[in-house]
Amino acid sequence: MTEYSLTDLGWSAPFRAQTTAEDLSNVARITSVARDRLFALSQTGPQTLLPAPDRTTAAYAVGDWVVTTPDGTRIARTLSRQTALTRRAAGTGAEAQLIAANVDTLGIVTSCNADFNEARLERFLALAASAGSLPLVILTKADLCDDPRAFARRAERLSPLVTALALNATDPLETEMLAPWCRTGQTLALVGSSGVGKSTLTNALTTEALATQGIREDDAKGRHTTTSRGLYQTRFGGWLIDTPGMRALRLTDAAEGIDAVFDDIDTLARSCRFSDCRHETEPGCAVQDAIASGALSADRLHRWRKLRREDAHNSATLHEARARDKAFGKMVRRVMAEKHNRKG
Ligand SMILES: Nc1nc2c(ncn2[C@@H]2O[C@H](COP(=O)(O)OP(=O)(O)OP(=O)(O)O)[C@@H](O)[C@H]2O)c(=O)[nH]1
Ligand SMILES: [Mg+2]
Repeated sequence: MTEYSLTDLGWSAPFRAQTTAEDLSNVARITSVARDRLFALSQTGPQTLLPAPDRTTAAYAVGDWVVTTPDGTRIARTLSRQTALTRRAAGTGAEAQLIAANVDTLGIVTSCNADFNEARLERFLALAASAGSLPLVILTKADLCDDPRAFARRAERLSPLVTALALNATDPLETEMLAPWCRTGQTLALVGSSGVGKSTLTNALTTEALATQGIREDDAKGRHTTTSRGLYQTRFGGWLIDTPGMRALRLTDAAEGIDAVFDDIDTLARSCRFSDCRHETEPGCAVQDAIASGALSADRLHRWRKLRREDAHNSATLHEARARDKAFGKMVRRVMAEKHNRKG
């Protein structure tokens, strides 16, 4: 059985500060989340864990640090996360869904083909910024494209925070370009559409042999080969999270992240004549002036507006749902207390 030290697993000072000396022998890191149980790695090797009694497995994310019960069967508590990637769950529910936790770098994977899309990249960049992870844009299929650098330049133009790398994910030597983000103590999560090469990269950077599958010829779309998230150790000592393809990313509670990605518009807006300028037809609008001079594209302004609107709507729905849950919980407790009092 492989043994890991906590350092091997990516342990750091902020987690140490949340644990006692006794806790240390019961610390584990979540490697995957199933419907009714969790898989983790501890200093003694792999573990299968049950959620804490008052929780479901949905409360945990790949990458989480937990303290288990001394018998190593159940989670006692989750250490507070350094970063948390969340999105609005698919379907009609308002709840935020955890994608991964304690991710240092969000590897936003897209290909040098029809998958490349500025609006989608901006969403992922906002996700990284609101989670507290650094974004790294990984452009795969550089070997199938005449000018991969042009794609990298387009990605880097989206935000000063962006580093973009173009590579051939099927060439293990080229994937070593990612080593700086995969060293001991680092956790890199890969997100992006199906078929862009996330599992191909994972296989190249780790000793895993995950399934990968060709994309459809006509529109470069993948087939959703990966179906669950997993944390794997890289050849460089750090950890890598592979995720299932995610085409539509619905942001929630990401206003700060969006502002960070669209910092150029935010900065311009501060020079508008009116502090409540909507950047439409107002006189003295620095944003419209920038569009007129070609410094800002009208498309980018449009994408910023769309993201802000969507985030505001999703966040309001989320907060409403939480308030409803809270009110319901209060009502249940009151009824239970009344019942109890009647009995007593
Ligand atoms: N030529 C070339 N093919 C690539 C590259 N990256 C990935 N592929 C191929 O693209 C296909 C899809 O790759 P996967 O790694 O399965 O994609 P994925 O992102 O994990 O897809 P999902 O699991 O469905 O989300 C496979 O056939 C890979 O061999 C690349 O850089 N160059
Ligand atoms: Mg995959």
